[in-house]
Amino acid sequence: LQLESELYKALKNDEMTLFYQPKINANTLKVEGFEALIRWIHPEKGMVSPADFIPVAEDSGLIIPMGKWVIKTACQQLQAWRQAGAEPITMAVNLSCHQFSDHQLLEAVEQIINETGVESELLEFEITESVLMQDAETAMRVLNEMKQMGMKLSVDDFGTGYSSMAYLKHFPLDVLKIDRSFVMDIPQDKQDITITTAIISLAKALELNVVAEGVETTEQLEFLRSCECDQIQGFLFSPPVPSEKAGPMIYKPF
Ligand code: G
Ligand code: G
Ligand code: NA
Ligand code: MN
Repeated sequence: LQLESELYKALKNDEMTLFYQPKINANTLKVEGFEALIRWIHPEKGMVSPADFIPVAEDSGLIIPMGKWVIKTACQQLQAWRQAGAEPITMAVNLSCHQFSDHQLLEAVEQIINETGVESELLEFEITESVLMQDAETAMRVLNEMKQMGMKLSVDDFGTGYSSMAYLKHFPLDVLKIDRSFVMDIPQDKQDITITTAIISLAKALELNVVAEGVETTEQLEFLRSCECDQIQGFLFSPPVPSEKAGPMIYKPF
């Protein structure tokens, strides 16, 4: 309960910030987009991990206003980069189950797009398999509307959730993100090699883009390139960083 009221104050007092992690084209090594990740800079405790406060925000419902702040801030940042002359790059925002089932989500997103002037085609939402599985009818309706508004949809942590292959066929998705648990032990682990190769072929066959998360070594990069993975995200290139460090990455390939 204490964390909950501190969180509420934090949001009001501007203690939240966004970090940005680049998504890099596996071949050209150019930045093609960023994922926005929330950070809480606590006045005494310093940086608090979202892994510690997102669950509290979820339980208290604070995830709704916090989530809107994330979408808005990410769109403002993307628009600032675009207006400074950056070529089209995508901006991805994570959406939790609770946010996804909020009836006002689409309205809020529409308002943010209008206010910031961001190109909706450059805005991407990352959802986990559990979001898709919670209520298929609602998921289908919301995803279709997002699609109509022009946004891109990614399945985050692909392969780790409670899921069905059927949803890949039915839902209007754009991207699969291979969970970093499958990438971590490449190239030593033969099973992870098999799973990662299979996810990439599946994505290609379904005409989805495929991103590998958690890439930390050049061996992993080389392997992913050899299986024609589209984009790479991970500490090999950059951890999530503040906007001042992220912006310059747009202009110089790794
Ligand atoms: O950035 P980091 O690895 O510390 O993130 C930990 C977890 O918090 C990840 O699962 C990430 O998806 C989640 N997370 C980070 N930022 C956001 C956000 O803005 N909204 C939601 N819903 N989850 C986030
Ligand atoms: O759940 P989600 O995929 O949104 O989590 C993203 C988080 O994963 C990021 O916030 C970041 O802190 C973490 N992450 C990103 N790249 C790497 C990586 O290469 N290695 C590890 N260990 N964590 C990473
Ligand atoms: Na994510
Ligand atoms: Mn992920």
